[in-house]
Amino acid sequence: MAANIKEQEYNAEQIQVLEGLDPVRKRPGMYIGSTGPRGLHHLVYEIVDNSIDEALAGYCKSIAVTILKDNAIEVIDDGRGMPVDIHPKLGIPAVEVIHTVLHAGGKFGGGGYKVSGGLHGVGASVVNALSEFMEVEVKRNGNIYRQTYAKGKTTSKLEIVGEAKKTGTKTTFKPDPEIFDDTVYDYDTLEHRLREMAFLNKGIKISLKDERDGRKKSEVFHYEGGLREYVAHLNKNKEAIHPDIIYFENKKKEYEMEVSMQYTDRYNELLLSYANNINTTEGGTHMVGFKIALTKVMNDYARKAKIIKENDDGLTGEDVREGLTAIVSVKLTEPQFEGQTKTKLGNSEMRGFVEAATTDNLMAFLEENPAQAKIILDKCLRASRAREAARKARELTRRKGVLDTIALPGKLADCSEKDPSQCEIFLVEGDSAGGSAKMGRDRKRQAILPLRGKILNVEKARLDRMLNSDEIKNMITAFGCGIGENFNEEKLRYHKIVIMTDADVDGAHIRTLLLTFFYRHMKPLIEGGYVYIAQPPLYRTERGKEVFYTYSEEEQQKLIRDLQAEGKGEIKTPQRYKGLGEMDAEQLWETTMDYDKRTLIQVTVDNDTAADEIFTILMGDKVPPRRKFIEDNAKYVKNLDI
Ligand code: 0R9
Repeated sequence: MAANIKEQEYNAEQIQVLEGLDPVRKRPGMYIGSTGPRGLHHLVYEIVDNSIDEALAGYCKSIAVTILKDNAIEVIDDGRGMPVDIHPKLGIPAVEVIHTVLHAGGKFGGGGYKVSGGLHGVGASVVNALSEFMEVEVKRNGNIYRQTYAKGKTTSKLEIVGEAKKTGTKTTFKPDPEIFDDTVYDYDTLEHRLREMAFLNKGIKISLKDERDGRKKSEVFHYEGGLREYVAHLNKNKEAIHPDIIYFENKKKEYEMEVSMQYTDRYNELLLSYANNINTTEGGTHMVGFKIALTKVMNDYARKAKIIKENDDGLTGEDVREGLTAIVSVKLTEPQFEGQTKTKLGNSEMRGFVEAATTDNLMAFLEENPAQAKIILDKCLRASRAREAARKARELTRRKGVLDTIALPGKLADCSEKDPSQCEIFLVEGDSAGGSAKMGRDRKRQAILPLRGKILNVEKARLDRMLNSDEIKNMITAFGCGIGENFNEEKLRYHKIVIMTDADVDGAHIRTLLLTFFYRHMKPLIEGGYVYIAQPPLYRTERGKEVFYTYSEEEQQKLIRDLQAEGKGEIKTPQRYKGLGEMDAEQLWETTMDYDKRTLIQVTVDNDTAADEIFTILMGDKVPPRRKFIEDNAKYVKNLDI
């Protein structure tokens, strides 16, 4: 059954009773992933998903989400309203069953249907279990019904509280502070997900409003163009190389697919994949089908159009994806999610389905648009030639021993320990700080690689040029794990890669360059949690024989206040470090490298789209978006010595 075919009328019998809600409060992580910010926001998605399902069934046009003053959330939809008829076996209204019984939902008992649904897909009952207050108002049968709940239980009976001309559902809930570490909602996180939902489900109007003091804000996400508009949005800071965004869709009884794509002048690919509106970051059968078709169609077309010779080596997958922004979205009734984070689609039927639809439609696009086809194929060919040049460069350097793991870079001071899980490598800005770090380190477990000056901006360079850069070559060799498609996590020689740069603008720039390089070419390093940022101190303050280090302006001011309040001994004028080079070996060890005293910030990527956007803006060549980003974010940047 396809996503927008109207389903048979729901009735209360379809809900199958499973269990009460105590298990949810006992082990919330099992149901919503975590009790941190992710879990907190997940509650909103669970409720919105119900409205999205109603929209996909063809009955709801708009969904309004509001962050209320006290960080409670209100969601209103204009669907048919949740069913209120009495459940034949339980003798209570369906809406009450939905909120108080785990796993109750249209999906159970057959007939009903749910395409959307967060990763955990357990819905309103879980939100009730984890809220200190929840209220539902249903407009249906000409009445307004209301019921309240708290911590998984009902706190009032379903009552008729008024008359209604229209239909719809309004849900309000306030997450329970006994469950969540922090109950403050982040507007940007909700905005990102709701916008994504609106792109993925064309035509649905989703609004977001923030009513908290001092943050009044509201937006409406409504895209008749769906995925086409999504690609345009993702490419807004890039240069598209052909005018039309390619779009196609295909529907079968049990499932449907949509693809939207456009090439840019970039060297990296941005492929997003979704199954039932869930971002399948680990890919899966739908992505395999798409990639196979893309490579095959580009090669077939190139041969037919005599762009490449009949018996030439063809274009590789990497060649045909260079600079590509593409979104693949499938919807199906029985999705199987696999993989470590349950974000890999496993349904085998999706591979052939997506492959066949992509082959037919993409070939048709190229044949009907020969001018655009030529631009695209030229780009793929250039990518292919550059990759060939890079391969030759690599072979040459390999023969010379430069990329061999045996021939480690001369500048590297390696550690003696051989077990990678025990080893750390510090990437240190400048030779002088590198020298101090070499002297001050724990030789057994800490390796030092000094980096001279700025490394190459990989956002603007292809692989072949990158491999000509000494700093990049040194890193690749030292890490030992290869790069790009040849990346092999098992060969990584250090399980902590620590970026140690000065606390000034240049330091921040070098840090960003390094992160760009890792994100674009060694992404598993970041995904695996191997990359860290060191926190060198900003000030050193002495009082008699005592030494204090502080890491931010606020901390320093507090220290001075505290020391003055104590009134013991004379405080010397604090030393403000301009760079790592000003610290001697012992100071660098004590403040930044000592396992017991240091603070390392682990680098993580929450969200691929946002990360791509940030790197494109910061490292790409369009200046106005970069200026805007810096202006918008300047207030978050601390310790910058401008
Ligand atoms: C504000 C948040 N909205 C919702 O949570 C919401 C759930 C929901 C719904 C139905 C309609 N609108 C909804 N909004 C619905 C109605 C009918 C059939 N299926 C779904 C019908 O009128 O026949 N339902 C959500 C779950 C279920 N309904 C149920 F099927 F599990 F009961």
